[in-house]
Amino acid sequence: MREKVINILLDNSLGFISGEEISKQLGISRTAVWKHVKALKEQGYDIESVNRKGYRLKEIPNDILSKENIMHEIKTEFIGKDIIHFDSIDSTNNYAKSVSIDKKNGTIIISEEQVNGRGRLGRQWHSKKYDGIWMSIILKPDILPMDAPFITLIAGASIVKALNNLGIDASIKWPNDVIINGKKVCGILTELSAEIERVNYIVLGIGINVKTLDFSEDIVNIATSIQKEGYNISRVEVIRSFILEFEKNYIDYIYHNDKSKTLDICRKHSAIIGHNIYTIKNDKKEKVKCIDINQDGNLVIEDEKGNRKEIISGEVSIRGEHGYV
Ligand code: BT5
Repeated sequence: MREKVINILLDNSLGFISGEEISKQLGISRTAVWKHVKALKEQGYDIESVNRKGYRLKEIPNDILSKENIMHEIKTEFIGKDIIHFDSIDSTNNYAKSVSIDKKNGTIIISEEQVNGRGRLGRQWHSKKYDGIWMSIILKPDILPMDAPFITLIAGASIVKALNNLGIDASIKWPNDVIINGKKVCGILTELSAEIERVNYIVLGIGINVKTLDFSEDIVNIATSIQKEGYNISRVEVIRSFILEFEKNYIDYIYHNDKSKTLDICRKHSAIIGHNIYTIKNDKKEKVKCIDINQDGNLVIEDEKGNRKEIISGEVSIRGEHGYV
C-alpha cells in the first residue's frame, strides 16, 4: 500500500494532492494515508503536508533505493518484483541467505549502507552510506550446481552493458570485477546453497561504487566510482539499467540455455584477454597469458612453456602484469 501512496505522489509530479483524494483512490482511511506518508518521510522522502491542500512530493527522490523509485519506470517479469530496502544492514548477502527459502525468485535485498559488507574468501567490502548500490538478488534457477558460476558472468556482463547504455566504457576482469579506467568499480559475490543435483537458491551479491569520492587508504589505488570517473549518474538509473539487462541475459541462460550474449560481452569487454596476468592460488603466483573465455565461461590461459589450460571461476585470483589489471 505504501508503494501505491508514493506512486500517486510520483504520478502527480510535484503537485499537491489531497489526503481525501488519495484515500478515495486507494480505498483506505485518511488516517491510514497519513501514517503511510509519515513512514515514507522516515524513509527519506521529502513530502510536504499543507492544511487543506494535501501532500506534495517536493523533490523526485531519485537516489533512495526503494522499490517505488527503482521500479516506477521499468517493467520486469520477476527480477525486482519484490525489493526489501534497508537504511543500514550488516550484509545484504547475509540477510538474503537468511530469508531466501521464503522469498520469490528475483527478490532483491538492498541497503543504503552495509556495516559488514563481504567480498570473497572473507575479504571486506567497503559499502559507505548512499555511496553505491549494495544489493543481493535471490535466484532459484532449475540448473545443476556446476552451472551456477556462469551466473556471476551474466551479472558482470549485464553491469558492463548497463554502464555502456549510460555512456560509460567499462570492462570485465574475469570472473567477478567490473573495471573503469583500470580500477574496480564493482565486485560480485555469488553464494550457492545446493544439493548434489539441485540448486536450492543462489544469492547474487553486487556492489557498485556510484558516488564514492574518497576511498580508504587500503583500496584507494585499486578502486574507483562512476562519479569519480566523471559521470554524474544517479544510483537509481544505474540499477534500473542493470535490472533490465540482467533479466534478459538470465532468461536466455536459464530458460533457453543460450549463453551467447553474455559470452560476447565478456569477451569483447574483457580487461584481460590478450594480456599477461598473474594467477594466484594459495600464495603460488604464476605468470600466464590470457587467451580466451570458452563456451563454459572458463578462462583459457597459456603458461610460459606454451601449455594451455582452463581455469574455473573461483579457483584463483588474478592480478595484472603491472598492477591491479
Ligand atoms: C568482491 O570480492 O569483489 C565481491 C564484492 C561483493 C560486494 C557485494 S555488496 C552486496 C553484497 N553483500 C555483501 O556483503 N557483499 C555483496 P573480492 O573479489 O574478494 O574483492 C574484495 C576486495 O576488493 C577487497 O579485499 C578490497 O581489496 C577491494 N574492495 C573492498 N571494497 C571495495 C570497494 N567498495 N570498491 C572497490 N574495491 C573494493
